[in-house]
Amino acid sequence: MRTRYLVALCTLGLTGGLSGPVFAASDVLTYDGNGDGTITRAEFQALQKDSFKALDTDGNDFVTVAEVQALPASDGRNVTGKRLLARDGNGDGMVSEAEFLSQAPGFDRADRNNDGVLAGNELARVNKFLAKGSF
Ligand SMILES: [Ca+2]
Ligand SMILES: [Ca+2]
Ligand SMILES: [Ca+2]
Repeated sequence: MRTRYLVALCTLGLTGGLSGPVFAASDVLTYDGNGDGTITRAEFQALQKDSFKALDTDGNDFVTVAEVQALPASDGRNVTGKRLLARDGNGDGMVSEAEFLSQAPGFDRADRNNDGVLAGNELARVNKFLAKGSF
């Protein structure tokens, strides 16, 4: 049944991407909790959690393709949710917060020099990514 739902989405040709900002903030330093000008993994996760909440419009702790498609940012766009479903670890057609956080393009990728914090150019790169959105 859920599989059929996914197949239906594909059949409908929902192959576009959502490029509007869907993150909770466009400046990652909004989440610099201790104000030291750098972003730790924990601070980064706070941004991801808020982004998840922003996507979960009905507040049931799962994000669905329908929710992503209903976002103001997806207005007039052909939104596939493909990237969202790539995060659907157990294939039930919904993305839980745990799935979202574990699959989120992450901190490790942003932390280019692997020093455990995001700073300088790393922050600029993250902000560029946030401005683009990712669904
Ligand atoms: Ca910090
Ligand atoms: Ca939801
Ligand atoms: Ca799931």
